[in-house]
Amino acid sequence: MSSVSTDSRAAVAAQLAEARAATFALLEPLSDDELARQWSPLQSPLVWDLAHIGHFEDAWIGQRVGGLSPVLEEGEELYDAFRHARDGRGGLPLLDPAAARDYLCRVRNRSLAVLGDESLGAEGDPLLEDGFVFGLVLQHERQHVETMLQTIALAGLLHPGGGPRPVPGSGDVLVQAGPVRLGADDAWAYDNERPLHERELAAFRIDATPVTNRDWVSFVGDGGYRRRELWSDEGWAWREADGAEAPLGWGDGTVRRFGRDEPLDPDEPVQHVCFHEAEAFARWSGARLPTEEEWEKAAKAGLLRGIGEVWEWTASPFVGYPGFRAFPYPEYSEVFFGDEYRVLRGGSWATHPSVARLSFRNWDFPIRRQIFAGLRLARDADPIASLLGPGDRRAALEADVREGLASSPKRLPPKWHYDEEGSRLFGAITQLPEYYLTRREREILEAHAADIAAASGADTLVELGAGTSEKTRLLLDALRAAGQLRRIVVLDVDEVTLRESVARLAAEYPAAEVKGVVGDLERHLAELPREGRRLVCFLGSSIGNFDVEHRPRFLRALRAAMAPGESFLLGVDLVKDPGRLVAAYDDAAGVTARFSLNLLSVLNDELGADFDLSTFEHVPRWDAGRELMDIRLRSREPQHVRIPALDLEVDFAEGEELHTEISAKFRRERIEAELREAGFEPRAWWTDEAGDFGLSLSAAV
Ligand code: SAH
Ligand code: AVI
Repeated sequence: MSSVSTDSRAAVAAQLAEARAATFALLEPLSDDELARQWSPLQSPLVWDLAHIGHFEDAWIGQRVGGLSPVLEEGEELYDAFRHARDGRGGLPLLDPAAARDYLCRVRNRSLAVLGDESLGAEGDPLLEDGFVFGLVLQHERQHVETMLQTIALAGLLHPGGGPRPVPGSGDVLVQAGPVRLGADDAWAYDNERPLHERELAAFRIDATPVTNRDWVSFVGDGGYRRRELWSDEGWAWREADGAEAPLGWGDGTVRRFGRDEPLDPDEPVQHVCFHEAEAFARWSGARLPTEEEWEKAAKAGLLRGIGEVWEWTASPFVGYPGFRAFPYPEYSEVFFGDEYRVLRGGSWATHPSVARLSFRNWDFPIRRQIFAGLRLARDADPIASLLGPGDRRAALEADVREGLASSPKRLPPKWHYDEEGSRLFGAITQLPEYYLTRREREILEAHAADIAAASGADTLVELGAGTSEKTRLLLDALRAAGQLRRIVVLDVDEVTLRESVARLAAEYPAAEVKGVVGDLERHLAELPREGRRLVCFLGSSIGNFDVEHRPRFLRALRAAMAPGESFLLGVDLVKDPGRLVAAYDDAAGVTARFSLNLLSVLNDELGADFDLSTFEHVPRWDAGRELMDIRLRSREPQHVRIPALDLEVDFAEGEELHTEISAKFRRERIEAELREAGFEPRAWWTDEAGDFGLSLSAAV
């Protein structure tokens, strides 16, 4: 035969014999009754698995390759896995254990004769290429040994025991962004592992070791099985129906193993958890399950310890790789492709090494827990997505400064106030006695956060111009209390403040996925993450800082980035006594002046400009006609400023004003009209008791 050498024939025969010895040894201690019983609807009677091993071997080797008729006439009807579901197999007229063993021996004798046939493979059958069909039969038998072991464990039958070895935890590893070669082209790889292909993956972090019993004890102790917000809808439905409170087989500090209660070893990888439990645990840990691609990349790079102790659930549905071709028959993989199954990787302590290759893809229903499955955690490498990298920020700043200082009157966009120091100064402004805005908005949120959570039905809070998200916590707490909170997305131009804020939010809301986006509200709304049902918040009356003519464009862009039915919460400062307004922007302590002047510091720091801050003064005015605070920096003297990074020199006349910020004030009717104009439907309006500040909740329609 061309494709299986004489040497490899002997090796194949030896492997077949070894696999068979393992199959018989596994079942040897069990009585005929134990072998014939249907122990669980989830598992076939052991004697079915046994005869099925023979049937599969006969179908592929004796019949398909050897061209012989079946050893057992009724084999197809009884032992084809697609004829009867597992829970119905106990009622079939199955061979008794002795007859099944005899069947396997007769099949095996024929297989060996086929294997020894010198003319084999002459026609170039791909099934025989490198002895593929023998590899198929061998792996199939080894896989059924594990399936039978699941049955034996579930039934609590006599068995020497066994389980995962302890793998004490040891942190996570960073896997850099870049390509991975996925799958295999080994002779005996399954169709679902092919073709070997390359994929680009973003950077991610993955734990070096699987989740242990110790970790799981904390999860149970922290109410993990009772906290709705940790579970997906489907997962919670399973938990409610099943009543699960711990992994399958757990007692009080014990784990049931082959009919015996053994003390729980804290360092052992947890096993007998289903996908839903794994996913809830990951959420509780502020992490996620790895995708199978991530798992394979880390495993092939040698970064993972404890592979082969428990199957590891991944986030991936079982689907074909690009260019997949069913071989040798669609029933091995293809008929299972789709969303129903999740991929497991790595192999368990009960998996034979010939199966547990790094590209091997196991799959099962997300509710299955009788399998020897656990998990390993992964995380995004960086919860911050930057749409405004250092280069982009610099380019945008340069363009704005060039254009703004060439205009007449000179002006600069207010977003450049917010470097780290600018954000710090804004924080100080919110504490000033004159700056009522933050306190009033907080008052409204305290009274109505629960209403907002309920009315929005949101599971995702997106905050624009988030800063430190201080007041937003009231909304987050309300969403959490309602069991709704899944995801938090905060967007800001100031990366330093955003990073700190994301870290604090992740620690305070461990069950939520927290993402930060460094971006510009005037450019990046279309790129906001779209997952979940969102409540988009734009607080603090920051909308008042947009140029009046830019406001409709901003609202329309936001509406375009949202789905119908999603909610928009907008905070606006209301028109009031000009004395109070001016005071809010001209505080006695001079903090607002420092905030204004910080804009010039940003130009000095980032563009090497030589503004002398002491020669400019902060000038806030109430513009009654346009109903806005108009804030400028006035040059006290004639002067010449250099901006080397732009190769630019600018003159200021004495008294010349640089427009730095407007802060528009609102009336309910006007802002609601603007919202409608942009495609929102106002649904609720609240003010604080004094009527200083307004909060509008609208729906994208
Ligand atoms: N929402 C907070 C912070 C308001 S301060 C509150 O209500 O208290 C305004 C925030 O918006 C700052 O954090 C600033 O960095 C950010 N910001 C200003 N202009 C922006 C723009 N064009 N794009 C994104 N963020 C912006
Ligand atoms: C962020 N924004 C709403 C503030 C405001 O009130 O317009 C910025 C600010 N400027 C000076 N003081 C506060």
